[in-house]
Amino acid sequence: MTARPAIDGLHLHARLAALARIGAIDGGGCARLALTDEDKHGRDLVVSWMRALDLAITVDAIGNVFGVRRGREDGPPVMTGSHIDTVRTGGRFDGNYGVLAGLEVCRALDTVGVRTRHPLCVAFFTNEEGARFQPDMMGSLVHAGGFSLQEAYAATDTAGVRLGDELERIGYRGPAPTGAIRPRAFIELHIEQGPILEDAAITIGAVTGVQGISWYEFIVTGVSAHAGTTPMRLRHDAGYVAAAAASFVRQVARDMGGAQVGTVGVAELRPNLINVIANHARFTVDLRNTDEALLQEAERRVFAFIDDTAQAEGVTIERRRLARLEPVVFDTTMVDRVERIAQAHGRSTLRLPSGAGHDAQMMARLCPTSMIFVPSVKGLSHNVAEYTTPADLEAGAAVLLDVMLELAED
Ligand code: HGY
Ligand code: MN
Ligand code: MN
Repeated sequence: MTARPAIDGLHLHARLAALARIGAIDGGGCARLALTDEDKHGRDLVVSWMRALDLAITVDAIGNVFGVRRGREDGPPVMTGSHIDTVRTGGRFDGNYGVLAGLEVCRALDTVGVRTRHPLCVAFFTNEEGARFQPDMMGSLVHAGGFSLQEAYAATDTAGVRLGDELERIGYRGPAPTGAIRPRAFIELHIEQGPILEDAAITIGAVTGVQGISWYEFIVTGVSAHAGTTPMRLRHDAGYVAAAAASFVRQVARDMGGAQVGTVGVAELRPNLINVIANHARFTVDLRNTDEALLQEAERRVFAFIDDTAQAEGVTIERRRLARLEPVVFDTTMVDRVERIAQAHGRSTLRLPSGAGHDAQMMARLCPTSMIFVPSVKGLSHNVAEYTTPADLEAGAAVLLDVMLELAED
């Protein structure tokens, strides 16, 4: 009688800690921006762990990495995975947890000698965060056919460095064609990155979908002049337009309520001097909503306000789209499966949409997909203090194991 496979929690925590040491920053977080040396070192480490599990490794032309565990039969695998790139002030769990828990599933099966009917695949996708190169979820978007390799290679960071050159430089511009591995199902384990599960004292989130995302960059060009001698009526102040926009984005989110959120996360002024009116501003607007029509309404209001404010201030404005993804609804059979298995584990469950973008929202274009969430303490993420308790991390990984096992014997 084969023993039941089980996640080795201590090993999972040790792996999370080992990966977190790459790009470690004060406060216990990680900085492994996509395709930097830190990202390369993180990739190399995870690939070495895949090799140690005897997974067949594929690196595709956008640098997505797939580790496939043979099944009793050939054919499309049951896939899990996420990302190991981070934002500059990232935590140690965002993305990393889903990839390393996937490797723990393979390790648990090896330990008891279980060979599933269908192959399993653990993946990490390139540039999920979009913090250096936009759009976010880029590797999985290319994998799903939503973004061309040429567009991806041509993406540049704020220093003008091309993504394609960075991919080459770190040695992850792989030989495999993108989209080559089409899974039979995709399940992503992730921290919630928000407060909903913790506030409800729920352990497992059965994720119903991902909200829509709208990212735009605005470049404002005004006239720099003396902050003291220039009468207010003669100013063309780029800094004022950026500040007014940030305030208005907050007001739109407040007025619309519901799921609407809005953020101005980047705001750079030039010459950035206390006594000089700014003649240049670069800022970004991140709008999200679970409802596409409402997201478009938020965009319309924000764009109109910024255009009117720029005109009244006598400055010019350029708007550039960085990312635009409609809301995604996950396959209900997959959501049901997550909920049922979590409850069979005796876990409390809640169905919820994801506030953050994830690779799963791209994989949902290819196959039945859902996600498993575990609580984030204080709902904090994209922050070095990001934390999830060891017990919750293990609970999520145990659900992942059984969801994958069930799918792999379908
Ligand atoms: O921005 C996001 O939602 C994701 O963390 N890339
Ligand atoms: Mn993530
Ligand atoms: Mn993230």
